[in-house]
This record gives sequence, structure tokens and C-alpha cells, in this order.
Amino acid sequence: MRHFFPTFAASVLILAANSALAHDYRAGDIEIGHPWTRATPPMAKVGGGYLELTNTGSVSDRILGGKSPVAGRVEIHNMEMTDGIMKMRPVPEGVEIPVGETVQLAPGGYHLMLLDLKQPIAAGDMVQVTLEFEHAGTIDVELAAGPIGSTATGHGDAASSSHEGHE
Ligand SMILES: [Cu+2]
Repeated sequence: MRHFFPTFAASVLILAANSALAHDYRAGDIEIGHPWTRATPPMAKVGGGYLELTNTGSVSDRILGGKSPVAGRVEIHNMEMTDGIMKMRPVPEGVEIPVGETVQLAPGGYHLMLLDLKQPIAAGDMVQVTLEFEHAGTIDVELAAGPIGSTATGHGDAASSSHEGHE
């Protein structure tokens, strides 16, 4: 057993590292890829949530919103250009995920909005969110928090400054 145990511990660590890298979920026929968020300034009351949704089923579905222990409420928002200004607007009807397609919730477009944050989000946090779908039901996922201003690929974007003006 003395020889066995260290080997076992090492393989558990490798498994844990791999699943953290993959960071995917499935709710019914909906595949959820790399949910992430970014750190917020100390006094911020809102944060964004971003992910990829793929419909592998035969019925169109819809992400309707969600909830989170760190936020008063979670809504779906969209960024839209109005008179040359990027504005955010709640989308209570949610976002359709057509059969066989992948929909991105990403900076500059549709996103999850965490409102009334109870505490700032720090880089490295795993923020728990329960997502709600019309057909696939609910699922708990964790948003991996990148640094302030980060995007999925690691560089800043124009959408983040618009977020600070929200509400
Ligand atoms: Cu928003």
C-alpha cells in the first residue's frame, strides 16, 4: 500500500487538472462550454457571465436566465448599437438555441448579467450560477473568473467599459 498510495494521489491530481481545463457541462441536450466571468472593481454591483451553448437535441431550446448565491438576480442581456452608442438591454424572453447550432454568450453581445452583487468577483473565483433553460431545465455551473477586462482569449475589450455604466 505504501507504494500504491502516492501513485493514486498523483493520478487524482491529474484528473482534477484535466476536468478544470475542460470545464464543460451538459443539461439534457444542451452542451455548455467554458462558462466564465471576470473580476469586478471593488464597489461594482454588476458582473457579466459568458458561455457557449450547443443544442445537440431535436427541439429548439432557450436559455431564460438563472440565479446565483452571489447576486440578487441573474438576467440575460444584450449589447446593441443605438445611435452609435453601445447599450445594454434586458432580454426577458431569453436567447434561442436552435437545433444543431452553437450560441455564444460573449462580451459585446448576449450575456448573463449578475445584478446586485453581494461581493466583488475576484480573479480565480469560481462563481456558482444556476442556469435555466426552457426545455433542458436547470443546471448548476461555475463561471471561472478571469482578471478585470479579460476576454475568453485573455485580452481586454470595449464592452467592459459599457458594463460599468449599467443601471
Ligand atoms: Cu448586461
